[in-house]
Amino acid sequence: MPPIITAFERSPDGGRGLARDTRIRWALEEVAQPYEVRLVSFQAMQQPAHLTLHPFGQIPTYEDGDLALFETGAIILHIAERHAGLLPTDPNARARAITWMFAALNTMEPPILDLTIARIIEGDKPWAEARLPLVRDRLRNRLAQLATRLGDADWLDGPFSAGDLLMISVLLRLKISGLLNEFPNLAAYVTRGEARPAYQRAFAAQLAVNTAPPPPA
Ligand code: GTB
Repeated sequence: MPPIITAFERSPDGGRGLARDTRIRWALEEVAQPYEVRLVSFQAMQQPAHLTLHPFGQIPTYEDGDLALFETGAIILHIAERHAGLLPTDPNARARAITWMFAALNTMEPPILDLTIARIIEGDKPWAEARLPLVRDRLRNRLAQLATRLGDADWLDGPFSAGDLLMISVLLRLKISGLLNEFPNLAAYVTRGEARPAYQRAFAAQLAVNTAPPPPA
């Protein structure tokens, strides 16, 4: 039995690939592992059956036999540790790649999510206009640091790794903001990630779900 992941029955992004199941699909495609997808509605995500899998009522989850995982970082680390292709074998290089996984999720993703919150979720609040430039500048500083480290390398530390997969997944959310284009090497890095056949397959699979006609009532 292949592992089963969960994804939105209909992603709010309409299939732009920003929901986090795309990261898991991408990782599984990189290591050439088949998988199945169970689609869940927002209502089902709050029901006991799903909450047993994911205590916060979110997607994605990952089930393989009697193992059930949540949190994209943990799921991708699990996949990368069990299948060749996403982590180097040299112990130090492997530890550095894992460090980039954490950097993507703990250092880069929070200010990126702050921007989404400031622009969309709190966009109509009286303080939103004053706060937005601060949020943008904090994020700009982080992007500048990342751009400096990447320099003209293709990937963050040697060959493509799970660290790049997560970093690119996190940066993809910035595409519509225009901020990424202020850092041409980061924009090119994201484009390189999107061009990978494994990413293309993952993207197409989630798009197919989100553009399929709704099932008959
Ligand atoms: N830390 C967890 C992880 O990394 O797995 C975060 C999981 C998470 O935020 N899941 C989101 C979710 O289930 C979906 S991906 N949200 C529903 C809820 O909390 O009730 C986040 C997401 C959702 C939608 C878009 N979009 O439409 O653009 C982008 C990203």
